[in-house]
Amino acid sequence: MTDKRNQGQNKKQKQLDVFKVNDKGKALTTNQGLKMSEDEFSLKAGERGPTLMEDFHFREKVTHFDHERIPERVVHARGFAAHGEFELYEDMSQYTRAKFLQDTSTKTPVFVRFSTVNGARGSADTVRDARGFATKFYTEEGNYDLVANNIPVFFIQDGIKFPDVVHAFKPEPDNDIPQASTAHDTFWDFVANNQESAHMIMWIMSDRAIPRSFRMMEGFGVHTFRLINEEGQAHFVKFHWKPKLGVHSLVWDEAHKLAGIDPDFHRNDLWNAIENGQYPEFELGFQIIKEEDEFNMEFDILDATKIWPEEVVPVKIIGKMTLNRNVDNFFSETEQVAFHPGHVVPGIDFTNDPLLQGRLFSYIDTQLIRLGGPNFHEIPINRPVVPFHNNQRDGYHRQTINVGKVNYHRNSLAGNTPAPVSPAEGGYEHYQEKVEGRKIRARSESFTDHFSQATLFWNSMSPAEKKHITDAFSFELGKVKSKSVKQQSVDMFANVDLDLARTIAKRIGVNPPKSGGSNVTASSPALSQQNTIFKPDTRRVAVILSNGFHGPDVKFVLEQLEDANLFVDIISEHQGNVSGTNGVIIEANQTFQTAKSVQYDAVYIANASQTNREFNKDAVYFIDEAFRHYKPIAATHGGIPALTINKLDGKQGVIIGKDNMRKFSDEFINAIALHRFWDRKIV
Ligand code: HDD
Repeated sequence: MTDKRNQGQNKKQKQLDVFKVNDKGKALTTNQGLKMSEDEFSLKAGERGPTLMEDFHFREKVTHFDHERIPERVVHARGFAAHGEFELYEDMSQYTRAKFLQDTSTKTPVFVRFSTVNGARGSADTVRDARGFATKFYTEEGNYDLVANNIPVFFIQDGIKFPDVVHAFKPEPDNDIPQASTAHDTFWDFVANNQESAHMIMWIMSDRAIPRSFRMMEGFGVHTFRLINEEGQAHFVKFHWKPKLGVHSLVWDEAHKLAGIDPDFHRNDLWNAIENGQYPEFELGFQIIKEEDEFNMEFDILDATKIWPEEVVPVKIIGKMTLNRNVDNFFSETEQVAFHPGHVVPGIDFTNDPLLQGRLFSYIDTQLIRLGGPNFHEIPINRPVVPFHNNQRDGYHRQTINVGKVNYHRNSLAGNTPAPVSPAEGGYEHYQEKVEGRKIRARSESFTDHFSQATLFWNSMSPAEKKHITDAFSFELGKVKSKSVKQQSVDMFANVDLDLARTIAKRIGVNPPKSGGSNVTASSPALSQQNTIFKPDTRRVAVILSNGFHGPDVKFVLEQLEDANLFVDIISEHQGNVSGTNGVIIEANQTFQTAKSVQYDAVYIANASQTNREFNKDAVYFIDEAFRHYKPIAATHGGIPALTINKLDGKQGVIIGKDNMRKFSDEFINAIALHRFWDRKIV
């Protein structure tokens, strides 16, 4: 696998290859290249004496170690990344002069970092939170960064409030509790007193905030950007990533348990999918609004708390990104990558969205402290695949050796180069938007409707999704200590839906709001995960197996699961070989000590008989938990009694196979494609 990753497969990979070092089989040296004869013992005055000052090897080794850590990102500290490629389906020159969006034969190398927003670098993957979805396109015109989230709106409307919202959702400052969670007083105090957050909160309380996988999330550029074509004509655009596997989520109880059982759940999921050749794919979509229609929408298109409903402005799919290579080194690549919404190429421009305007300042600024100076663009993962030439010089860790005397513009000694070039020669020209106004610190009147789209989102949810949102509010506000904050929050969400607010109020012990409600009756089916793509591919199946299983039948079923692109783990009393009838041997790679039901999407009990009592009890618990998480459960032969003990036979999404294994496998795979059985009665 490592060899495959090391092969330079595109321009970016070839560039990175130059910096790769393989230490295997080499003599140990200092950083000066000096071979050392000893690495375990410091240089001492006598075998039991003090370490000597002259021990340069000790000092170099320990000093380097002492300085290994850099500040974590102030937000999005925990992330995981992969390399890939973007290919275009259709020439977009009608809208943009960006070259990588014009030539369908170009494959643009990309690097994508997914992240949680709130938690520290070592926090769990499955917490309730928005997810970052940042893509660096290494184009022939320089780097283009689409720094997106998996939620299409944001907490605030103006960048100046970013420090406030982040302070409020991070752990509270007196005791640094709770980690990676918004279920605390300061966050909800912020929400209730900054009601522009209403729409975002509906998404955060929804299943979108507990994704099943990074591979199963949408990505949204959030802001309205501009596309500019060769004629200088502009269109407003919103960017979308659509996962080919559909948008899927965990259930809250599962997410909670996974945070302890497998805090790296999303990392493992992405890494393993890529290592197994199941490359995640996301299609890029544009929503386009003509410049002349800027004021024809029911909302202000510069307001980052608003979506453009897909039924009103359809998403045009224009290309596909495939993530096909894991990183070689987490720190060098994933940790040091530096994104910035201001990294654009000709043909892509900004709007006056005040949140975007704030971002355009913050990202470079944060890299200066995080990566220790102004030369972070020289770090291999951040380098464009085209050369850069300007008169910037020096600074910490400068690697480029600029030759010659000239480091200023205008000059005659170098023929006035490096020189700006015209747009026709590829020079970036800002869109000449006409602006006029008085200097003023204010919010536009057109930004003041905070609830209509929050209600639109609520109206669009399926009954199961509505239940999850109600439960999430009840959990989060149930953890808030201040009764006043609880009451303010419930009163606020009465503006979204009165019944929702009353249910929460009852559960958290505050007064049910007497008035409120919304007159918005519209819904947007595209917002519900019920209407997404459902496939069995890459779901994880736990197969419970003990000695004496029906050899031919189980072998047949496992082959069908593999053919359906499912990832299978075999759980038995011990790891290693398990014997079935007809001399069939299957190797178990898990036991109930190593595998828990929350790590799987479906369970197949192939045999749980003739085992010890503990195994049986564990199997029953495993199945029961999977049942409670609405997952497909199947059994054949000696596995069937485990279902009967749990009284699961005949329940929705529970499949029993007695003779026809083909029919059984098809039914089971179809059930896996449906993922969850929400109408199941859990008693
Ligand atoms: Fe941000 C990181 C996405 C608003 C300031 N942001 C960061 C990352 C993502 C986003 C995905 C992680 C990049 C990576 O993986 O390295 N941010 C968003 C989205 C926003 C948004 C979709 C709203 C639409 N951000 C936002 C605002 C500000 C920032 C309003 C400040 C005014 N964001 C930052 C930052 C970070 C960052 C402090 C922290 C680490 C970094 O930039 O590199 O500059």
